[in-house]
Amino acid sequence: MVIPCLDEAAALPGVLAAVPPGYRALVVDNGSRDGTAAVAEANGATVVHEPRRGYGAAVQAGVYAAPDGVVGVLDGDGSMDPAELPRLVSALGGADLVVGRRIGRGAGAWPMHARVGNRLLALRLRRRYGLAVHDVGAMRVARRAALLELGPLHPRFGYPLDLLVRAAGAGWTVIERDISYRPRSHGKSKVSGSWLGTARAVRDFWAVR
Ligand SMILES: Nc1nc2c(ncn2[C@@H]2O[C@H](COP(=O)(O)OP(=O)(O)OP(=O)(O)O)[C@@H](O)[C@H]2O)c(=O)[nH]1
Ligand SMILES: [Mg+2]
Repeated sequence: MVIPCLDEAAALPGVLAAVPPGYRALVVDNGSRDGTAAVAEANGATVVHEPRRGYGAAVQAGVYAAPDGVVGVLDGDGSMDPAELPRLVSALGGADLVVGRRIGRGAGAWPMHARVGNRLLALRLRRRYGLAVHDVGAMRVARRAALLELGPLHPRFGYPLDLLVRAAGAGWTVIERDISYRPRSHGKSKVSGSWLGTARAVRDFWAVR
């Protein structure tokens, strides 16, 4: 599984402890200043260094570095449970992409502005692209070869939307499964926790057609 991380040293031990048996964690770091890479290694992950900044660049470097087969992606901030990944993997079957539909657990798991923005984007994906999704998704499962075939996608926070738009264009079967979404366990938000982060995400999403 690919775990993009920027300054997640505090959250990572908990995340990596929940990696299910038979799965390997690839932590993709780009320039963390809090020792994320060392913490990842000390907790059993393989570290991939990506010089280009951004969530999308990190995810794509991780997919590239992953062994062939099915790849899962999830956040390294403790908001998602790696133990839920096998359920998404077994749902893949004949589909091409499984998107985790985040169900907020506990107050503050999902700030209102982020939730509303996400729902609007998902609505657009259903209406305009015919995808049966209710979440743009931050946890997902697909085959590595298929992801590589889509070519380079948005390097920053436009990646999740770009992936779905391209997947629709390529005629992929995209399905959705519920996953739990909690407040990040430690550390600072890069996106939805601040207005600046949200504005950046909107800018990135906007750049995707
Ligand atoms: N490698 C890498 N990872 C990143 C970058 N930006 C964000 N991430 C990771 O991507 C995941 C999602 O970012 P978050 O900051 O949690 O964004 P969010 O979930 O909207 O915000 P929270 O409400 O704080 O959880 C986390 O695991 C981050 O560490 C980046 O530039 N490079
Ligand atoms: Mg988060």
